Amino acid sequence: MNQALTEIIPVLSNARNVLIATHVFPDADALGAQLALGNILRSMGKQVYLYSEEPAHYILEFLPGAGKLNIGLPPLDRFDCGVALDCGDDMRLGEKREHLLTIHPFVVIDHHTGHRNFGDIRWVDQGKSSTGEMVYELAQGMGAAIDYDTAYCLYSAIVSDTGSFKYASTTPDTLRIAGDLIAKGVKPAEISGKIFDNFTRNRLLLLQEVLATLALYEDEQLAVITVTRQLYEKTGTTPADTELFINYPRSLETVKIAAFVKEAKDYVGVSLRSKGQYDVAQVARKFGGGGHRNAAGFKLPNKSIAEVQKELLAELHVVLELAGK
Ligand SMILES: [Mn+2]
Repeated sequence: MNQALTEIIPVLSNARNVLIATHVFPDADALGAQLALGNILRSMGKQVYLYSEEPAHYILEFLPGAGKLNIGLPPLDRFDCGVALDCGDDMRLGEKREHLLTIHPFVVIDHHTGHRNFGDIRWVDQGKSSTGEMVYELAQGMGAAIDYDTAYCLYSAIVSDTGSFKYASTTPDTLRIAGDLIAKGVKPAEISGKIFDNFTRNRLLLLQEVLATLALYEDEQLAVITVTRQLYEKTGTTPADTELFINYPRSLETVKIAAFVKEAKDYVGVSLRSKGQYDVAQVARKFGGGGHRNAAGFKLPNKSIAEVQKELLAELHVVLELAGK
C-alpha cells in the first residue's frame, strides 16, 4: 500500500470528530468524494461535519446527501481531525482557509498536478484519475463498507473527472473500481444522465451563445470560447451553468488545446483543456493558477477579456511550438 495512505489510515481511524472540506465551487469529484468520505467515516462511528461555503449547486443536487452539507464554520475546537479533498492548494479551501487549517492533524488527499503542499499529512498522487478513486482506496484500506449511496457518490466523482473514462488519467484501477461500484448497484446510465445530460433550457441557450464566440488559431489547433456577464444576463444563467462547456471546443478533431475565457465581476477566469503531451498546467502556473497537464485554470483580476486573450494566446503559442515540433 502507498506510504502516505498507510499514514492516513490510523489518523482517520483514531479520529472521533472530523471536519471534511473540499474546494470552493465544488465539481462532482470534489462533492462526490466529500459526501462519500462522510458516509464512510460515519459508518465507522465518527462524528462528521461536511463543511461548505455555500449550498451545492443545483446541477449536483442529485448526489445523495448534497442537500445536507454544513454551511459555514462551527467552533473548531471540537474537531480532532480535518480533511481537505481535491484541493490543489490551500487557497482553494476558500475564505475560511486560515481557520480550517487550525484543525490538527489536517489531512490532505488530492490528485492535482502542480499540487502545492499544505496541511499536516498528505496523500497526493497525480496518477489518480480522481479524488473519488482515492477515497475508494482509503475505504478499502480502512476496511470500511461502501454502501449504495457512497458508491453512487464515488462513481459520480470518477465518471465526471475522467470525462466518462475518456481522459488520459483513466487507468486499469479506475475501471476496476468503477466496475466494483457498478456491482454495488450503481447505474451508469442514470448517473451519466445526471452529470452530462442535465441541461435546463436556459443553459442550452447559453451554450448556443458561447459556441457562437468560437475562435480558432494556430492552424485550428487552438480553440477559444468566451462567456461575458452580459450573456449570463441575456440567458438567465450563472457561471455554474458553463460546467463542461469547454469539452465542445476540445472535441474538434484538429484541436490540441481548448481555452474557455470567463468574465466575472472582479476578474477574468480561464479554463484550459489539452490532449496528450500538451501541458496546460504550466501555462496556468505562469498566470498564478494550477491544475493537471490536460486540465488547468487561472484567474486574472483587473484585466479585460481582450488583454487576457492576448497574453494567453502568446503563452499557448509557445506550448504548441514546443510540443508539436
Ligand atoms: Mn478532481
